[in-house]
Amino acid sequence: MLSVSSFLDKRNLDKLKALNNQRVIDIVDKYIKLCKPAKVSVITDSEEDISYIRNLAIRNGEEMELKLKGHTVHYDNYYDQARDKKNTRILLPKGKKISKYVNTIDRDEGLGEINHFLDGSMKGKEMLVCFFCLGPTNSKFSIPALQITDSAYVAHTETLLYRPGYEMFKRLGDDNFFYFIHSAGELDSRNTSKELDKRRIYIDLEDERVLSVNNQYGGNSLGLKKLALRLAISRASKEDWLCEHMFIMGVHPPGKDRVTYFTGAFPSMCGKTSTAMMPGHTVVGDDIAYLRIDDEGYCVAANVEQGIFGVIKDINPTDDPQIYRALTTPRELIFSNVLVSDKVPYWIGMGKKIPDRGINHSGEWYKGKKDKEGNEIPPSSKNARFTLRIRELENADDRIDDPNGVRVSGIIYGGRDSNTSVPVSQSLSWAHGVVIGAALESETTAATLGAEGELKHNPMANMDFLVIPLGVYIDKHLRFGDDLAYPPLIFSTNYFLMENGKYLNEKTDKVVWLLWMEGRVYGEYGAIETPIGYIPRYEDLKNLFRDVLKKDYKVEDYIKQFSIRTEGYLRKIDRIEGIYKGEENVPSVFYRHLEQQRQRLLDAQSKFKKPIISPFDFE
Ligand code: SPV
Ligand code: MN
Repeated sequence: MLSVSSFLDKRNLDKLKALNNQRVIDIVDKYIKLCKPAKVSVITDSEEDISYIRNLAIRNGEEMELKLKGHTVHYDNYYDQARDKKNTRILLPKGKKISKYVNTIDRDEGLGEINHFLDGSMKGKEMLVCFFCLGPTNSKFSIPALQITDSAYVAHTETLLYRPGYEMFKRLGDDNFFYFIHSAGELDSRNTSKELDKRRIYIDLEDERVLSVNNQYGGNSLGLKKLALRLAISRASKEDWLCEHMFIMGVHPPGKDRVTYFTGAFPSMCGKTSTAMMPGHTVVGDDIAYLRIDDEGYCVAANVEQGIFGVIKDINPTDDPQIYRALTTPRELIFSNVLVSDKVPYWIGMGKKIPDRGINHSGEWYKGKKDKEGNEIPPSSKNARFTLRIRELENADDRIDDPNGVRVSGIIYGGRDSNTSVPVSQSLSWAHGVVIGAALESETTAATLGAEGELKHNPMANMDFLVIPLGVYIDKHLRFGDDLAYPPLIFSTNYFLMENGKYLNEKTDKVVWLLWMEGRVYGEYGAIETPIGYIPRYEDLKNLFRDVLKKDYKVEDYIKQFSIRTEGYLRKIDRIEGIYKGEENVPSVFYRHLEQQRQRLLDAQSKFKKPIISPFDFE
């Protein structure tokens, strides 16, 4: 019988033994036997081992070198370009229930199925055994993570996105880690996963592990990203912290010598990256945050990652100057699913002429090429991405690796709706803010499949990753606030309000909303109390528009943007109530706040005798 000691050469075996962790050895042993790789390499934190992975990805054809030094491109199968929600499931032990919003499969059945697909999945390939840390190393946020994969691209990407963890594992010697088994499965001639009908991503909360097979796209394959997010939500719910799909940024108000940290949860296409990357401010993380309470009762947040796996579409020198510069200068950087011609990458919306031919996620590409379904293939995938370390960006915050995290003064929930929500508002309390986050919705756009203008409910932008009942999740947020001596202020934004088919705001206006929120933390701006929360006063915004954007902010614009459209808000309450009524154990505080908001809106309607109420009426 094959055992780790007979299979690994002495050098690799010594690396494993040095960890002094029997559970690691048992896991490696088990999956060698199941996946049957031709070779196994144990990767430590050394530069030698990390560059081994980088070179392997190029040697095995999962990445190709581009013109600029350090740049490579990787392709995922044309039909493996996004998270596979259908085949991502939580393994559910018998007799357990979660929520109708969570995709589950019986644990025994799921394990049987995925073990069958993993059996022999690494034949002829090299298994990489890698160690990382979720969160900054050696901090209360740290969660050690073991990643076993046969994809050098996956391993390489994780060396950019996560902190090295081998040395930390050595010191810990405990069993507290998450682990991830991934196999890209059989590959086609382009080195992309071939058997997509057998693609499965199964999450085992009991053993804090995820098994993933027959895929390469990051959202499906990278153990430490969205797969670990689910495990961490489960672990956090049993402890006293939160795991959120949030960016962390430092806001630097001009002329004021301070930095104020905000986190923000936005469903996709609601302005998350453009907020986190706003020029003049700094970024700690763009995707996932752990939130804890420090000894003095403040909320502290740490980025789970040290890199960015960002959407590249529409990154151009005007809208995203910092990222564009990083993407066009030499550094370690992986492009995925972009168009390449003469070793130069191109993508939709880059603000530059794109060649009519090249190689992209569909293989050899030419303008007008159609896929099997008859759809025209764009030059680059809509979900094409770039992967780099945050510290490569000029707007990287200098506390990205702070083991204590950063103190959070404000939390932003950013939705997208064209006809109701004001551009920015502040909740009346922590609990009211939680209700706003729990009621987060985004409107479908032309960029997503299905009808336009439909509202999709996405609590805290974390819906896709929930592994606990919605009611429990909301309750955790409410309790977290109760335990804070200094709860962050909670805001909501909507950058997409329209009138007669035209946006009521310019893209650049969001810096004003951000600075208003930041100033509110210090009580520097007043606010008007309305049924939906506090909104800015005209004078404060006028001054901010003048000072920051050199713009004359007209009172008519303020009235249009900040009028309270009571009917739309009332309909939203009905929709949200409908959703939560179908869930169990939703805290009564949640319904009380919704009901109070409804009553405030109805009272305002009868007081002012109109459905749309000017902000000046509330002053
Ligand atoms: C998201 O979809 O929220 C992402 C990309 O950040 S993925 O890694 O696919 O989840
Ligand atoms: Mn994300």
